[in-house]
Amino acid sequence: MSGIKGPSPDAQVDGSSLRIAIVHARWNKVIIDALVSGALKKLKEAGVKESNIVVESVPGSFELPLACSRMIAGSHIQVASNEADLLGGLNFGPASSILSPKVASRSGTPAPTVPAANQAFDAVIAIGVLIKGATMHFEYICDSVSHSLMRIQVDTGVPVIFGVLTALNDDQALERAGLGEGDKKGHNHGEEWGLAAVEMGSHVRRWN
Ligand code: DLZ
Repeated sequence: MSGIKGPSPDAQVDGSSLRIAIVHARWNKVIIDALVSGALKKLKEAGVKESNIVVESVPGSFELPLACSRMIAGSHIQVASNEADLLGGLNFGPASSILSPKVASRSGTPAPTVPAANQAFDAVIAIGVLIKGATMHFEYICDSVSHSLMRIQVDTGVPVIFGVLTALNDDQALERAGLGEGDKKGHNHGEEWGLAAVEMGSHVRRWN
């Protein structure tokens, strides 16, 4: 990538022990498919194992926050209930399970006994493509989705990568997926989202 805009050179992060989820909307599917491929490409290049990548889809971008929230919470519950089986039926329940052990202890919520490294997902990438239409739909969805995704990552301590394009027209969206025409081909932002997930997932492992 050239010019003054865009991320600085890739941080060299080893993703071989990370577990990453991609949740994507199905609206504007051609663009979504390119962005998901870009993210997957960079995850694999950073060493994330295919078996540690989960891809889920939802109808539209408006559904992304709930899906991210439940996937993060569900992953804890799954690990906790496996441990519970081993420990003789302890039940951590959803309220405590959604928080990483450190975040939970700071918030006064009983901490799950699952170590942070065992959380099913080190990061979640939320991918959607919102293209402005004739009504206010676009504004409402952009606003609520961006705020909700931020809230989920701050509340849970699990990075949620903002892979939602908010484009004013089709061409803007195509360019940001590397699908534009001629000299407007653009660049696939899904690649940055994959790299951001690996970098943030690995940071949070250290910070926990
Ligand atoms: C309804 C709608 C519209 C108009 N536009 C988009 C869009 O550009 N991108 C997108 O991901 N989803 C869109 N949706 C669907 C909503 O996100 C949502 O799926 C429905 O309103 C059902 O909750």
